[in-house]
Amino acid sequence: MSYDIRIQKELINKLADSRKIVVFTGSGVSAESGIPTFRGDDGLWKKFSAHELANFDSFMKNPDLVWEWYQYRRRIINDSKPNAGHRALVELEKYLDVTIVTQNVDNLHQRAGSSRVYELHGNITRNKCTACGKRYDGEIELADNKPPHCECGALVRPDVVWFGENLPEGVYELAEEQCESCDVMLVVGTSGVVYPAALLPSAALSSGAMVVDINIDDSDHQHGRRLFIKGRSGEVLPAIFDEIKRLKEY
Ligand code: BJW
Ligand code: ZN
Repeated sequence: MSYDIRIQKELINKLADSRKIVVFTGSGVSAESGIPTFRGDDGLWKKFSAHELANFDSFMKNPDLVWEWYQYRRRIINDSKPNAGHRALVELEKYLDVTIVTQNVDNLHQRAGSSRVYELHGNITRNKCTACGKRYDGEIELADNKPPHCECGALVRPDVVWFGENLPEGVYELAEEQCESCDVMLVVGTSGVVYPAALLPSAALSSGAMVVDINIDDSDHQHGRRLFIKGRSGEVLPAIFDEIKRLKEY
């Protein structure tokens, strides 16, 4: 394992002894599956406008455009597969009590086989009615590229959380409880700029957990019980899994 030896030892021993770990993920964990992140030079918000596409008022003004964008992203996600990072988190469940708290809407943790996943920002594979809330899961084929309507007559929308919207009822509170009761939290592939999700690492830290950021970009979060490993999640997470496996099976 080529990562910083101090972090490696401190983290691996702590993980191996932990009762409960939380893995908090962002779009970076799916980047190696070919799914674009949001921010940064190659991010979605460089090419597309968050203002036009990711809030309710814009959707109601131009549902055709927003549906077209979501159908485009769904095609990318449907054609992708969980990567080595997603798979390592599934394997880790053999040895540790793992809860995933994800900001991702791509369903890849579930497709990989993770058993406990809290979705903070919804799931792009589902849709719901803007008026009565009726769920429409699975793929929807658009007739003449026109946005679908519910049986109640209102527009159907992707079941994701846009800016200014509350998170799905109760899910943040459940995620926060998990973060406040874990021994180690891995914060993987997120810029940590979107609230309230961005508060979760501090909640874990204040409750005494060790918090470890894993990111390809440098971080200034490196003090006390907060550590940083620079690298791709598809490489760092399998490396962590290998070390835990070695220790547990020794
Ligand atoms: C790798 C890697 C590899 C790459 N390995 N690493 C001012 C202050 C505070 C808050 C606010 C504020 N003004 C407004 C707000 C609230 C707002 C907010 O936080 N805005 C900030 C942007 C300022 N939040 C909200 O509106 C939330 N709701 C809310 O607050 O409700 C209360 C309320 C109600 C009514 C009125 C007002 C408030 C809702 C937020 C919803 C976010 N939705 C999105 C879209 C989801 C649907 C969709 O997908 O279409 O969620 S936005 C987008 O950002 C998406 C993501 O989940 C989220 C986080 O992004 P993420 O995952 O971190 O991606 P990136 O691209 O930012 O980062 C990727 C990282 O990966 C980078 O660090 C890379 O380096 C790294 N990486 N490859 C490891 N291989
Ligand atoms: Zn309806």
